[in-house]
Amino acid sequence: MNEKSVEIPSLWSVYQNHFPIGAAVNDISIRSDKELLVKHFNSLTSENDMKPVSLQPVEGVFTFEKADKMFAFADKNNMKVRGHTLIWHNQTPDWFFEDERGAQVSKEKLLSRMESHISTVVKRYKGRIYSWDVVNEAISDDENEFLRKSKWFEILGEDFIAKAFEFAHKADPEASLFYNDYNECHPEKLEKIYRLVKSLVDKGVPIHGVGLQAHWNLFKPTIEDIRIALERYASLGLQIQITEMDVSVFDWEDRRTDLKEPTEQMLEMQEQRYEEFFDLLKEYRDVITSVTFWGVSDKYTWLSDFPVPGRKNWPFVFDDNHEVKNSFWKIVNQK
Ligand code: HAH
Repeated sequence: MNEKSVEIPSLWSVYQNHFPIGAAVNDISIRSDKELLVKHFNSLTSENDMKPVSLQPVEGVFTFEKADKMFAFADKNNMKVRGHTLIWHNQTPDWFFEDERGAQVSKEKLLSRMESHISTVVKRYKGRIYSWDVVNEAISDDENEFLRKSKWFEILGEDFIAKAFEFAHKADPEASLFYNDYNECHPEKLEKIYRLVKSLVDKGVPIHGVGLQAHWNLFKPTIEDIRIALERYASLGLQIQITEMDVSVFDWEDRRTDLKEPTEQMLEMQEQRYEEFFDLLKEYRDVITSVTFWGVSDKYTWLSDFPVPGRKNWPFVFDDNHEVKNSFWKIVNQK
């Protein structure tokens, strides 16, 4: 270890009186980013390996190898694990929704497949997962629509959400159960998420928190938008977790593909954003029970393929070479 790295504080230790600091990982990054993970993070989430398509690609055939490896790594290094995700419209195999002839499955059959998937997965990791994203992204982005027209919704109706929470709670009564979504600070989407979660709470459904994905960028959302969202979600009396944080250097509408490196200006703005985000999150530490980045270092991020395929992005506080960026110093400098 060189002299400089000795002085670098551990991110999770700096935040230990606030909330755990997590990272999304995959079977490559738990090896390539091992040192950063062990030093700076005390919570892990599988980026893809616990999604339905990874865990049950064929009906009744469960593939737990990669997830198990992540648990072994987490256990060895005293890290907590967040589970992502049980019920989603993406990365879920078609067999869930089809009968043996390829026609749409009946309501009863889909419900029993849902229960079997949730109960098998949740029981396997019972007691080892502190929070589960039970339902991911069920709200529509269309302003004239409340719930997304997913297969789950089409076949089971609105009740699919409550059912998923009930099955998960039955399988692990100790785990805290979350509804997770993106554009969570966008005023219209925020109201829809609030309405959905409130209706679940009012019906007595076992839901314990709202997951804010926090795929933010240099321009949006504003700190004020985030504050309004935190206040609104906190008023539900549930936990809040930041589940998939990254800070894209591109605005959503910006589809430029010519950059080989982030500009100085981008990095400076990103530093300031990170500082403001974490100052705000610290203010809400009574309700925020976890903050997870959707990756580890700029070397790999899903944003280097989304929304523009193949366009590199630099959204984290560790750079391409696994070194700390100035953004890191902004979030560890306690005031
Ligand atoms: C998230 N969606 C997902 O929850 C996560 O599982 C995935 O690895 C990456 C991002 C964010 C999202 C989306 O699915 C569609 C449009 C915008 C953002």
